[in-house]
Formats: sequence, structure tokens, C-alpha cells
Amino acid sequence: MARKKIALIGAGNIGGTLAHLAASKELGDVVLFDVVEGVPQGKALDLSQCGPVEGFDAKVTGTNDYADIAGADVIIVTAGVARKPGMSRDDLLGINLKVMKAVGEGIKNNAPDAFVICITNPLDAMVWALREFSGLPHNKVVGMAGVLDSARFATFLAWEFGVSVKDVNAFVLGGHGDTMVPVTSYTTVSGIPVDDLVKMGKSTKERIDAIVQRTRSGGGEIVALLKTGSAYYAPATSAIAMAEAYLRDQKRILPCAVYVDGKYGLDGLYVGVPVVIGAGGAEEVIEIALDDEAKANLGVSVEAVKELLVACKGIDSSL
Ligand code: TXD
Repeated sequence: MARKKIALIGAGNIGGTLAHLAASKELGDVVLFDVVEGVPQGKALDLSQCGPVEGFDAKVTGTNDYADIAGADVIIVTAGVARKPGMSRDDLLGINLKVMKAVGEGIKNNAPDAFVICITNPLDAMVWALREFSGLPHNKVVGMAGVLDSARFATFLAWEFGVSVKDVNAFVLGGHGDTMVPVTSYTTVSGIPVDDLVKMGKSTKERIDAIVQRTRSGGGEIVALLKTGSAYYAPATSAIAMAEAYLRDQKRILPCAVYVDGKYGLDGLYVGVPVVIGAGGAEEVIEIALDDEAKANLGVSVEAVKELLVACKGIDSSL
């Protein structure tokens, strides 16, 4: 069976990490695309030379020509600019919206059958704009944020409870920003809800609330430390999990930014909710019962996303 093809639009910090993970896991051949000449080609050559050491036969190539993404099965988009200290994700909107227009055209003209995972910030707006510009079916364009935010939440909880990260199943809904909604009632350690662990005295409500807040500002915490950019190892790992669920038809239920029309009281908006990811892309949105607090928090998140979309339409009248 011919190897799958994974195109990475943006060969920066996350793009390079995506390429390394995809090649190491032999998910398929990898094409790195960027507008900067030399960077995708240089990183591809460097990554190819990992092959003999790691034992992977995946071909890794770099290009500045969209024609080279033709036939891609999965496309992961990180093209754009990342945050610097003092910048909010929303500050990136004007620049990255223009990038999404170019990327959307490139995908529409060269790989319209791909499953597209958007990472570029502000994520909830960029994934919507990318879907509009590319014209692909809504179920084939998703955003990566919830898997990362849930991984951050799970890491902090594992440290708090002194347990293996393998046993923490964290649940985060809503937008990828300060309005994200970590849902403790659906977050478990080996099936034991966090709220029950608190009742057992394994932690306190105050400490869990502080972990929720640290999760919400998880991206900013790393930006402040790095000073020159934002997180890229965990974002890349999270997007690869989504790509693998598609390529291997794993039917995983993952928190992703997906198009929701009807469920959660939404009428056609991209927002972070649990969704089944398999060979059909975003196959089914799972509508969980939310308590009043989570419902209110999701509502705040939805309003924040809607404001970003209004800003996008103000910049580009074709949206
Ligand atoms: O959870 C999430 N979704 C977030 C997303 C987690 C972390 C980072 N988040 C965002 O991903 C971040 O705010 C940025 O918007 C993207 C990419 O982050 P990365 O750290 O990879 O940024 P880099 O290293 O600056 O790489 C961006 C690359 C760079 O090589 C540019 O030359 C390229 O994008 N670029 C383009 N490629 C293709 N086409 C165009 N027009 C273009 N413009 C810039």
C-alpha cells in the first residue's frame, strides 16, 4: 500500500516538530512547505538524516511551491506569526487572517481531498476562516487546541495527585483562550472524577481551581518564559494525535475546534467540543450534558469566538 502523504504548511517551530514526529511514527511521507526559501528544504534534509538512526523510511521533503502538496491525505497548518511576550492570541488576527487566505487557496487548488488540521492562532477564528477560504467540507477542516489544553490540564492534575499522566483523562471545552472551559466533572483519574478525589481529601477545590486557571493561561506561561515565541512540542504532539486518528480511522473522541451546527445550542460556529475523529474526519460531535457553570463558561467562550469572526469579516469582506 502506497505511503500516505502529510503536508505541513509552515515549517517553523511547530512545523519542524510535526515533521519529526510524523516521520518517526512513519505516518506517511512528509512535505514541509513555507514561504521562506531554504527553511523547509533545510529542515527536510536535516530530518531525512534522522532516518538511518531512528529507522524510519518516510521521505521528508521541503518546498516553497504549493504544487508539491498535491494529493496530501493530511494537511497541518501552522503558517503565520506566533506570539511574543505581551501579545494576546487575538493580536495575531490581522496578520494571520491574510496568511489563512493564501493557505486556503493553496489547499483548494492542490489538495482539496485532504483532512486539514489548523493550528495557527487565534485558533477558533483561523480554523473558521481557513474552512471558508479553502471551501473544503466542514467535517474535513478542524482546529487543534483542546487536545493541547487537555494535555496541559492533565499534566498539572497528575502532578497534583502524584499519579501517572497515563491515568488522567482531562476534558477541556470551548475556545483556545482565557475563556476555555476545563470540565472537572468529566475529568477523571482512572475513572475517578476529580471532584470525588477532592472529597477524598486528595486535593482541595481551591487548588483545583488554581490548576484550571493555570491551564487557561498555559500558553502565556510558556511565552513569558521563552520570550522569543510560543509552545511547540506539545502543540505538535497534539496535532499528530489528531492526524493519526484520521489516518488510522481510530474513532477517537478528542476535544477539537469543529464546526457545530445545532448541538450545544450553536448554529454554525467553530468551537472546541468533543468529536469523533476517524477516516471521515470530524465524524460526530458529542453533546455532553453540562452543568450550569460549564454551560455559562462555554457561552462566554462562544461569545469571544463570535467577536473574532466579526473582526475577521471586518478585515476581509469576502468572508
Ligand atoms: O494550540 C494552538 N492552536 C496554539 C497555536 C499553540 C501554539 C502555537 N499556536 C500558533 O501556531 C502560533 O500562535 C502561530 O500562529 C502558529 C505557529 O506557531 P510556530 O511557533 O510554529 O510559529 P513559527 O515558528 O513562527 O512558524 C510559523 C511559520 C514560519 O516559518 C513562517 O515563515 C511561516 O509560518 N509562514 C508562512 N508559511 C506559509 N505561508 C505563509 N503565508 C506564511 N507566512 C508565514
